Amino acid sequence: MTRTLLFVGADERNESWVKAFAEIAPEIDFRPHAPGQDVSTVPYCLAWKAAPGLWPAMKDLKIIFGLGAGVDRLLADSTLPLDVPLVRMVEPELTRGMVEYVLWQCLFHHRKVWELEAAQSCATWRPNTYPAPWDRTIGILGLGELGAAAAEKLAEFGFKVRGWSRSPKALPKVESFAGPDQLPAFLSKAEILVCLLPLTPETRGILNASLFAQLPRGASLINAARGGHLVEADLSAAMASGQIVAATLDVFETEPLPEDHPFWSTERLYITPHNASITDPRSAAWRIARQIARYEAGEGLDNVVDRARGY
Ligand code: NDP
Ligand code: OXD
Repeated sequence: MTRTLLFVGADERNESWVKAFAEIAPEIDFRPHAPGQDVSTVPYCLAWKAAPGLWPAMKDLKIIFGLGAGVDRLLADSTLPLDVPLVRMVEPELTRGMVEYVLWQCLFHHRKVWELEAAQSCATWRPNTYPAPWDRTIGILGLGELGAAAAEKLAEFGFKVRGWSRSPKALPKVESFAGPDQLPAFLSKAEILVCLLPLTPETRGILNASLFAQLPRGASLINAARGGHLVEADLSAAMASGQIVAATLDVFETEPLPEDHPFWSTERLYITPHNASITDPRSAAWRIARQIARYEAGEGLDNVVDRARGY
């Protein structure tokens, strides 16, 4: 079988992917997608989301590799073949980047940097106060590849860390809560809430008024998962009332965030442009090549998405 891998990603990053595959996995015939290309015999595809008409044209498709950890955009396409395994991205650089982002933002909210900014803006020497990390509780929604790694790093820093997932977890120094029944108890002490859930029908809109009301007053929100998790108007209302004191958002329902969106000018709302973490082409090329080799040897694939769960 030819090891041709069709690449359907953002054009501006094509070059780094071509280079990574040439260096790390020269046995793979790596081909950026181009309009009009014959893809009928191409067995492998690496995609963030499909180009219209692509899946039906890939008649000999064996594996779809998602370019990201989240596969919601791929699953949203009704033409995505059901009988072809969909492998999501799990690679250490993506995890490291997310741990770095979560740590950075948790420290920012823990230290209430907006108070320092306000003092500096009027040239005032005003030391602010903040608790020791062991007196600060951080809650992480989603304790998968990324959430678990972030939780462990925050615990290492001395924070009280709790996590919420579908199934219970046993992570050192991380209090585990699972399922809808334990969500209220999890939220009740989460002073800084970090969302690292996949976007599924069950989790869409989870960051809403009812959830915000269950957090301690003056909590912070960090959403690094998907814009679809957040009910934007509910966050605006919770920030206006002081229930949520500050937020960092990396992801949005509409990306890029439109110029006239009220979030751009909301006080204590910090925006990053969906770059909390980015898949590293070299690290990904190595893993994809290894998965293809294993598949061709008749072995199983890692990180296959469970279509029924949606992640
Ligand atoms: P995983 O699939 O490894 O982890 C998902 C976690 O969410 C699991 O702990 C899972 O529980 C939990 N979960 C899923 N559904 C529910 C539910 N209904 N109730 C409770 N818990 C639930 O995903 P990753 O950690 O790799 O990635 C998480 C998300 O981060 C991605 O889907 C993507 O959207 C986002 N992301 C964002 C990036 C950015 O730059 N902003 C970069 C990379 C990822 P259980 O363990 O029990 O199955
Ligand atoms: C991802 C992302 O899901 O970058 O990997 O958002």
